[in-house]
Amino acid sequence: MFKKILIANRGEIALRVIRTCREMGIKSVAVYSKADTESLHVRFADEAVCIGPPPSALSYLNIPSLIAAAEITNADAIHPGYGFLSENAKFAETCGLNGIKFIGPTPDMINRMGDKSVAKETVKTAGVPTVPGSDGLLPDVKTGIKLAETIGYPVIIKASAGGGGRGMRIIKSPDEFEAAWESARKEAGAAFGNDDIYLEKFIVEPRHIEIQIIADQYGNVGHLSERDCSVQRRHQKLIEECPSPFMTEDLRTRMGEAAINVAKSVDYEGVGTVEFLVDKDRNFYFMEMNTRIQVEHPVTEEVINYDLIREQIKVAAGIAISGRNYIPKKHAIECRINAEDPKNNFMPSPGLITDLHKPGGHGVRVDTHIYAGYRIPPNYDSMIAKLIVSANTREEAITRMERCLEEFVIDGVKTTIPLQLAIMRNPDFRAGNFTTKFMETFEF
Ligand code: MV4
Repeated sequence: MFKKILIANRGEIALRVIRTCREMGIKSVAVYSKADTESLHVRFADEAVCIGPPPSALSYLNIPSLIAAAEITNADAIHPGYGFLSENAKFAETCGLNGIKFIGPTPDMINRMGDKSVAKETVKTAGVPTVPGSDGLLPDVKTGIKLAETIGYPVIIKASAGGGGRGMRIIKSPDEFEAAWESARKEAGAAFGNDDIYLEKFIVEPRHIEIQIIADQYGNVGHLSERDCSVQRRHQKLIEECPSPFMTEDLRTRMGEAAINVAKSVDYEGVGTVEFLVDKDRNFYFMEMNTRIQVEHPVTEEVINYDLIREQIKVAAGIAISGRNYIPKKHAIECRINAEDPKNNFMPSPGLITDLHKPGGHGVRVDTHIYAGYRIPPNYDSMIAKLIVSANTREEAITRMERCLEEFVIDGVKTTIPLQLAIMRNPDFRAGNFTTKFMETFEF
């Protein structure tokens, strides 16, 4: 087992990893930027190293600084968390070249899933359902229009290097094609330095349901059921839950098997998430694979009673897993609390937290790095807390979430708590009647 893990991240996820390290008897090293000197992860870790000025590019994304911090502290592994360098093949490779275990998949696995068009062709070959569309990249507009004619409008074009909705255009008719193609290419080129595009049939009002998997170094792969992440705004998830209210036993069996086949198609190692689109008839299609621990992993942890970070560290250290699958016996919901003003176009609201009261009680978990007197820096993501509740049924979980959102006091900054409360009280949400379009028409 590792003796010391450096956490190449900040905020709640850094704390989350440090806590499991302590329970496993593994020393932890925090890294922090000049904006994060007062952050809790710095205080909770066994050691802490300043890695640069506030901008991420100069600190949390600075590979030489991170490797140097690992070298001087004698860390034998690096946990990347989510975001930042967590899906950066170059970083994973550099860790390896310096004799440091990157807690995650190999650079090759990251690369094979990082290019969306390549990933799609890879999983298609493994028999996983994919959305009808181009075989690989789309060479030009003319080919695109011809293909769209055969599969039928609406179609969607996506950046192969994309993800998170950037470089994506929905096309409703042939006369829109050329302009959409040009702007998608331009956006993708600017954002990713790669303007490769592929085409798919557009699935109208899908649900976003993802399967959590874990794979060891010996080919054992198991799934831990699903998370429904359909409640999103501009590709930012707001609420995640397990099980999905749309799930059936049969669908879970088939999606679980598909997710395992995705992992096996790249000889995957570590924890990962396979994202699917699910249409109204419960057809499901591979969308992409996330090769990292995700923000919403606690939802699965609470329902399955399974520490995903502990298991992630164990498989990275070469310990075998059983490869069994898990099915939910409870219900968990997560609300992401952001320091943003939901009444003012979600404008970021950094600043001093003057007062804080976290909800508690049975079935309540709050993953956060904030405290009364903490100043939220303006340099990073605006998520400041994750409120996770679990209960025996979905109804009880929603009631509990409502109670907790009412209890939660974060003074000094604007937060998304009032919006989350309104969603909990929405009849369509309560009925499980929502798709990825839910927030587009949500009145708040
Ligand atoms: C789609 C789609 C409909 N049909 N692909 C959005 C992010 C990127 N990962 C893929 N996305 C979508 N791909 C086809 N063929 C609809 C979306 C989509 C979406 C997906 C998941 C969650 C929220 C979404 C919001 C808008 C569009």
